[in-house]
Amino acid sequence: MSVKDDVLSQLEKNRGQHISGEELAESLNVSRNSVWKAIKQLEKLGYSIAAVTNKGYCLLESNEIISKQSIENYLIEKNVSIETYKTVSSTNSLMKEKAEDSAPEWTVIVADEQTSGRGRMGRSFYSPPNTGIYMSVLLRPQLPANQSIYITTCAAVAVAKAIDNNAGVEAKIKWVNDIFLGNKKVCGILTEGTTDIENGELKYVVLGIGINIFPPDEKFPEEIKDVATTVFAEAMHDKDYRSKIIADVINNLMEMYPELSKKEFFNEYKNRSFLLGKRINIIRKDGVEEAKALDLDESFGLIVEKMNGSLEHLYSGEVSVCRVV
Ligand code: BT5
Repeated sequence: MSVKDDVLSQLEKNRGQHISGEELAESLNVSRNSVWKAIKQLEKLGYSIAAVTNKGYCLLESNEIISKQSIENYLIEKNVSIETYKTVSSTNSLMKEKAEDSAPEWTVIVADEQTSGRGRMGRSFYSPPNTGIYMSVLLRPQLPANQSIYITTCAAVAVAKAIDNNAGVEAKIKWVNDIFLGNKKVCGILTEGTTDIENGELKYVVLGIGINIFPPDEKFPEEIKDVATTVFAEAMHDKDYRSKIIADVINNLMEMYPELSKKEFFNEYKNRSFLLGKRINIIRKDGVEEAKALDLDESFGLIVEKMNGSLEHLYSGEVSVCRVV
């Protein structure tokens, strides 16, 4: 790591508090002049750092730049390799290249903005700068490919808990990959991977998570303005919420991941269901069918009761809640 990165790490650890140039220089074993140069570099990158005679440097609480250092500050386990970017096309696309290039498990890519954020089935995910979280986690689970749904569902629980923990709300999970606040979508999850055809196990999984944290600087585009929402109703500058939520998602994932196939998160997933008990539309290639969402089976299949009274277990696909008129 460079002196700049080391200084940033120290400033992040002491966010909102002053730390003297002398102390920084001593702890990093560099000259005070190198510290001063590092501070200037960080300021150029957009960090707001207060410098007060006799007190030292202070990274202001209001800094919202997401960095490896700001995220690491809140991580419980440190064996995570974090890379942050200002703008990428898609964190999932970038991560797939790294996965093919033998990047290790728990490599995490985070971007401040995506120019081609992706959803499922060729849909796009609106990913404007400064206000959201766009992250991809590389996993190499020992799991049969037909259990890959456990990763998406586990991630949904990890995100919902992180949102609740930071915003004091009650995030719901809309089967299978969306997180809702109220009646609107606040997060989407896109799990992509490749299978080893020799043993039918997953070679790697790229877990992509997009969360709207604050309202976008420009309002949500027309086509999603009625369906999308944000964790916070307005920008909050008192804490580095985005870094904290990213770290909480990783912490929650790391807690559940080792026992993934035991599905210990099943009840939490079910208790947070946005759909159970509601009338829904099952959207199929050949049309829309109305049904009632009754329950989840133990493979996370959605059990629905159709209009003719018959039951069906859905394992993939699209459903929407019927409008109450
Ligand atoms: C998803 O797909 O919701 C998965 C989104 C995954 C995004 C992450 S960001 C990091 C990683 N890198 C990527 O390129 N992607 C992942 P789906 O269920 O297909 O939903 C897509 C639909 O959600 C769109 O057709 C819109 O209706 C709606 N939508 C688009 N952007 C949204 C946003 N920012 N907030 C809420 N809804 C949105």
